Formats: sequence, structure tokens, C-alpha cells
Amino acid sequence: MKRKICMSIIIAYLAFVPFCAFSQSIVDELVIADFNSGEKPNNIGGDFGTWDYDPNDETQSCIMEFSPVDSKVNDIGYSIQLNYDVQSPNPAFNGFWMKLEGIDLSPYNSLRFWVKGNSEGYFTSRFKVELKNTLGKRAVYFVKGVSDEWSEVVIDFKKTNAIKDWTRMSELTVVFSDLVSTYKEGIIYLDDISFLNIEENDEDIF
Ligand SMILES: [Ca+2]
Repeated sequence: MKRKICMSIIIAYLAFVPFCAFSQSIVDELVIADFNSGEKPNNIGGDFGTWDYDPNDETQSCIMEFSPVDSKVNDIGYSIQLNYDVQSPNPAFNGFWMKLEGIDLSPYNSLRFWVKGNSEGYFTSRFKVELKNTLGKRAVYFVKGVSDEWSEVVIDFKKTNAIKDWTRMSELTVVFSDLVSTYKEGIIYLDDISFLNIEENDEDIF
């Protein structure tokens, strides 16, 4: 008898638990760079360019140019084309930097951009992205699964202990390295870099 009562309580409880689903909504967006003007600076007035670990080593380099291959279909704009080379007998890394002009990232939780490799297949499927604040603190994130089609990358950038103060940010950096790159000499395109505040919503189906 006691067992029957217990079963009844459990069934009754389950009957009143609603099925839940999660949805996401973008409640705020700060566009950092869409590159659509085809020239510097970025959308917040910041400079950008490429860097080399060892400029004296001619076997490694990263060169930037604006490309009419925009991430948005039918959009008249530009992306950034990065011709990187980390094929070297020496330790090799280089990449792309962009000034963030001291912006406050406190209201945001996600870094979003679009990325693709070149259509001939000469590109790395993974690289690193770094964020730095004006105190010199640096957070590192890995991007994986790059293909020859545009894909959206969303990084939950505050899931790190490396940076605690997000109120004044100095730089966003892309890093290609001989150790991380799956293809050591190739072309990567970047476009539409922005910071988002994405909220997750619980939705009761019943
Ligand atoms: Ca663009």
C-alpha cells in the first residue's frame, strides 16, 4: 500500500513537469569590422593589419588584403584575406591584429565572426583567436572546423579566467602557428566581426 502511494506521487509529479526547450536571442550587438568600405579603419575607428613573429625569417609571413568575397550572399562588400605561411625550419607563427580602441565588453558575452578557407583547399582548419585588455591580460580561444564555405563562429569569450576586467579592451588577434595549423601555407578569409549579448531563454512547450 505504501509503495502504491509513492508511485502515485511520482506519476503525479511527472505529469506536471512541463517540457522545456532553450532558445537564444541576440539582445545587443557591437559591430567591430565588416570590412565593407574596403579600407581602414574598422567600424569602431581601430587600425588593423598583420604581424610576424620573426620578420627576418623569409620562410614565414602573413599578408593581408581586402577581398570582394564577402560573407553575405548578394552583399556588396569585402572581407579580409589572409595569406599566411608558417612552413619554416624555425618556430613559426604570425597572423592578424585589430585594435579594439578600449571598448567595454562588459555588456557582451559572445564574439562572432565568419570564416572560410580558399576554394582550392589550401588552408588550416584550425587557428587561435586572442583577446587582450589594456592591462596586458590575454585570453586564448581555439577555432576548429574551418571549411571552404563561410561558417559562423561564436565564442563564449567570458568562459576564461585569463581576463577578469573586460571594461577596457585593446586588441583582437588571430594566430597561425606551425604547431596548430593543419595546413601550413594557405589562405583564410575573415568577415563581420562583432560582439554580441546572447540571452538563453527557457520556453515551456506545455
Ligand atoms: Ca564584409
